[in-house]
Amino acid sequence: MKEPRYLVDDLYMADPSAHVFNGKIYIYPSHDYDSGQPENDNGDHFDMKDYHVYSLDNIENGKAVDHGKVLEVNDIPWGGRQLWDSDCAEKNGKYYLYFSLKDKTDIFRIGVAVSDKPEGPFIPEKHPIIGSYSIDPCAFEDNGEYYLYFGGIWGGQLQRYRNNRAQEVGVLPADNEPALCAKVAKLSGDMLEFEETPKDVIILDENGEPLKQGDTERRFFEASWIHKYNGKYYFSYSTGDTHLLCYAVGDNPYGPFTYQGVILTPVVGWTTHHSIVEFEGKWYLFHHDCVPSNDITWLRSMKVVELEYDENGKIITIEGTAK
Ligand code: FUB
Repeated sequence: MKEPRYLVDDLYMADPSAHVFNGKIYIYPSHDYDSGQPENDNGDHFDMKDYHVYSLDNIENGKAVDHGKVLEVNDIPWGGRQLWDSDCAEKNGKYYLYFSLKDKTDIFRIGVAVSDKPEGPFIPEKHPIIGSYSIDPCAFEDNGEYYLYFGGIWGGQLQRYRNNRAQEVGVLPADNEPALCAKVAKLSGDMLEFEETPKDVIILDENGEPLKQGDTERRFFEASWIHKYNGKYYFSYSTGDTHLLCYAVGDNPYGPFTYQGVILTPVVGWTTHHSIVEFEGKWYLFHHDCVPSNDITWLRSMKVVELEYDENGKIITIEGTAK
């Protein structure tokens, strides 16, 4: 499948996190709708209040099957507003949905909700993951251990933290200082807490130096994802205000990762966000854009396209829909 295709046409769905469970693709997206909140740099216009789960038997054609509403903000005991990006992991026949949500004090935390089935419904835990902050969880299993990646600047509030502690005021590093990093922490055996203090996901440039905050076409902004290809760990992410999906490669889940290039050039819409999954011997990039809503930034539609590597394991750049 060389041409991207949209997966749903009756609802707006963004930030698609795709996994293969029981031989099928399951997709965990954010559910966009028009809440009437004004658009600002804080992302208040992304005021989502529930999640749906989708599945696909056949990735090449046909629409994704909607399994309906699986979790609502009103059912989350600690919840305030804005259900942003989520992801799901399976362990011992249980499914753990990790999600971004502001608490009642308007601070983003990462929550967990549990189900016996990949399609939910999911029952939320009574409190967010202790020590969690910011947005965009990505769950990754490697050799029987589970890791959670997370973080996002601007509306995602990562600039409020240094060394995992909240600061009085959220400030980004200066342009010539090392960029703020995504975070990664191993999950506890029960999948409900961090087993360790979150660590920086460091991205190095071609000289082995950490990317700088002013390197806006390469530095991390939000939307962590990780996958393994030919024994290497590919950490991918969005550069946010420069609208690129990029990737960096490392030798283990913690990194450091060395910057490699662009996966997807800008799409119609401000945000870009993705997941990468192998299914029946091919690799796919799930992502979103705002073409169907005529460029309304908070009404995004999820799509899929085949992703290819060259003989050196470099991802071949895909052209986004922005002109
Ligand atoms: O969907 C809300 C936010 O927009 C996500 O959490 C970010 O990654 C961006 O896609």
